[in-house]
Amino acid sequence: MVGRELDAVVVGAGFAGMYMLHRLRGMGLAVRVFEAGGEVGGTWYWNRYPGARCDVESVEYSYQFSDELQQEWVWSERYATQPEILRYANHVADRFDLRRDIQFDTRVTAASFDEAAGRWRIATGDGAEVSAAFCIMATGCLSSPNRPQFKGLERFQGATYQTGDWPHEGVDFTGLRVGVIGTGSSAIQAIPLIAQQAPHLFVFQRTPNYAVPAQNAPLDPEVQRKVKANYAALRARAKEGRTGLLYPINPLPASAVSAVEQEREYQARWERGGLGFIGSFVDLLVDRRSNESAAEFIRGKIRAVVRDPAVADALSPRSVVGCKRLCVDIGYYETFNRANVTLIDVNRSPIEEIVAGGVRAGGDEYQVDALVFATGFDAMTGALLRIDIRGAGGRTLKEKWAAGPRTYLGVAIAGFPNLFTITGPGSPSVLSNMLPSIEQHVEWIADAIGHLRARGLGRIEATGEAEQRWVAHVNEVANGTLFPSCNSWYIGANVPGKPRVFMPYIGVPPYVQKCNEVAANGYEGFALSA
Ligand code: N01
Repeated sequence: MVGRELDAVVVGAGFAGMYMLHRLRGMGLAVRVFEAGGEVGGTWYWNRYPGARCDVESVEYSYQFSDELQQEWVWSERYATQPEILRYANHVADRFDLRRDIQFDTRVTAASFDEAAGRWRIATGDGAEVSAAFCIMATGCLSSPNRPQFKGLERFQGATYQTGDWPHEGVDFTGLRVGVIGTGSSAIQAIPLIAQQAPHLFVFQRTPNYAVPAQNAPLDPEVQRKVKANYAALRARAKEGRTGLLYPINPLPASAVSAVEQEREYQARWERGGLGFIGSFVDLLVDRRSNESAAEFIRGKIRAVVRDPAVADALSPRSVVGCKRLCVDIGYYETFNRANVTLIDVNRSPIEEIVAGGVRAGGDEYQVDALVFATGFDAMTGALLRIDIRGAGGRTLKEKWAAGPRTYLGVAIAGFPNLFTITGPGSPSVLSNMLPSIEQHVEWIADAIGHLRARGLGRIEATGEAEQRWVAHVNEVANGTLFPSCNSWYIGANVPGKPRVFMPYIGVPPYVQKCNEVAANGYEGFALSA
């Protein structure tokens, strides 16, 4: 590639960046990928905390663009662990010879559109700059860790860890009193394992979350064989579902069936395990009373497991189930029966400060040797906004998104020609199975670039009107559901000062149909030029 002008720069070598590179290279483009980490894998490279695994079943959380790949790879468990997914990512990098066009340990710091040249200038942390016709952000939705500014943190004398940026050599908590701050998906996976190692674990919970059991198990080779024999049909069926996942959504509303039937359905889904619980009834995310029946079912499970009624009560959420992402657990609630685990409700007794030897909350001091921040991410926009992105006329993305992200289809931004965002805000992304959504975006972007090249065109830009209409539509769909009703990261509520805007688009099938129509109509809503 040396000496050759770049056609495209891709930022990030997670699953999105890897496939984008493969696809564009297959079209004969000169592509370079910049990756801040030392290897491929994106979120699975950084999130190495104990218990990290995917909450989407392994046979679904995988690429489908290559049938040989999906036939040859063997998953060992129903839900793959982080190390197994990282091995898979590395296997893909080897199999498609991706590494030769990926520059690792290189963070992109700025990208600006040079109007005169009609090209992007991309700057990296090592002071270098390259230029490319297209700039594609494959920066991930959950890749910019949220680090709350706790008073006194600098005085803490123990070790601190962030789940989303975990030491590669692992952490041995043997002999250490540990505090975990946060009780989202990451904490819910890590807490049961840390509790087995640490002599004492303090869990600082601000808001309880709903967790359903994973019912994880080794993947039966016969089940895997059947999946592989039927892969094309299964993948096609998954795309018909709201989230792009295979779990069935019961067409009946909970409001139309008796309490006994509700209970039977919830119990069956509970025993099956995983995210499919939210598909128990079709109206769970639109009807509060229906949702409350699911909520009460889970609270009943928590009361049945957790022996101390006060702890069970503190662990029981009152919010809408599924409004924050449902957590999938392995022994989470049981962990609170252990004598070495203490739950501190920091909603009732807020964290006042971190002191040299621990955490002060509600007037009490909790002595810890290590603190784990399981405080989530500046989701969907964080990774984009920490790059100084400047579009036509020098306008920054930060200015443009000051009141919240605005995109056309979550893949393009008016005023930022030839810039694409894979699974950006305004697309199903985090409310879908990420791998197929990544593939859909990559293929759509590759087709758009192919369309330009076939016509001797060099520039594509979303129009302001198309973007305006899309943003209004994304909001309208969200407002017809219960999603905007809680303080979730979908709405930016977890990061102080972040604008409250519901970011993902709800509904895979209508979204894909819209993208296909836009392309079929000659990239409707985009201005194309030489
Ligand atoms: O982050 P979160 P996460 N003081 O934002 C608390 C995906 N994921 O890393 O709810 C005290 O959910 C915060 O409290 P509150 C998945 O999509 C997937 O766990 O804001 N507490 C919350 O309890 C998931 O949804 C897998 O009141 C503070 C926690 O920190 C997403 O990543 C595994 C605080 C953060 O929870 C994010 O999950 C793991 C403060 N100042 C993650 N600030 C899979 O299985 C924040 N908190 C694929």
